[in-house]
Amino acid sequence: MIKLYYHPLSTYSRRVRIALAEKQIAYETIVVDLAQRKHKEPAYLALNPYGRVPTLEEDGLVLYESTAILNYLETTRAEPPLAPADLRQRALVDMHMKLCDIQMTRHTGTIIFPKRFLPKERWNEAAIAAAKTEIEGHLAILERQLTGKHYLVAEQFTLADICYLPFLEFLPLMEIAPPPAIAAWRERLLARPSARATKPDA
Ligand SMILES: N[C@@H](CCC(=O)N[C@@H](CS)C(=O)NCC(=O)O)C(=O)O
Repeated sequence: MIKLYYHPLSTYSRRVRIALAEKQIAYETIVVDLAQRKHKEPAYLALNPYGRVPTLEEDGLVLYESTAILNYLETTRAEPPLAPADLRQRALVDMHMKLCDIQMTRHTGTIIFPKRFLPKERWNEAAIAAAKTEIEGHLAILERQLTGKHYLVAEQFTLADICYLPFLEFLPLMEIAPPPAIAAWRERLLARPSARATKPDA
């Protein structure tokens, strides 16, 4: 059975939990206590030398990086599909997954980590403002691509949407007002049972 090392407040782990829920895959969970820095202890570093969650383990395979895990789940458990069969459409899913990490999640972390876990006096307001500008610029591009569409690729809920979902949750915390197509997309994604079941408490 799949083992997932994760933390309930972890955005990247939530991507994997959403995919597992969508595909109705049974799995065992191991909570890695990030507050206690268990992810930097030798036992966990032996599994994932980068000391981050999520990590997936199955039959001797140890896999980290949420996008690699999502692709593994899609390749090994095709039903229900979270990627289009058409190879050109599938390439677009990969493109959006990559862009999500480059253009969105990196900057999101700069804002939501301090806001969720640090006292206000430790926030780097200049870095937060710069990150917010980057995210707003990216969302303006996505807004054009999403206008008139329900999902990023092929009018189908895919791994690309899953990559964005946990980060879209925090637009209000980031004080980012989404343009209309993004707002509707965000609502659509957050309403899914897999999203509701994995919503973090903080
Ligand atoms: N690129 C990684 C990012 C994973 C990541 O940064 N996870 C956070 C929790 S959401 C973490 O483990 N942070 C602890 C650290 O970096 O020390 C992925 O996609 O899985």
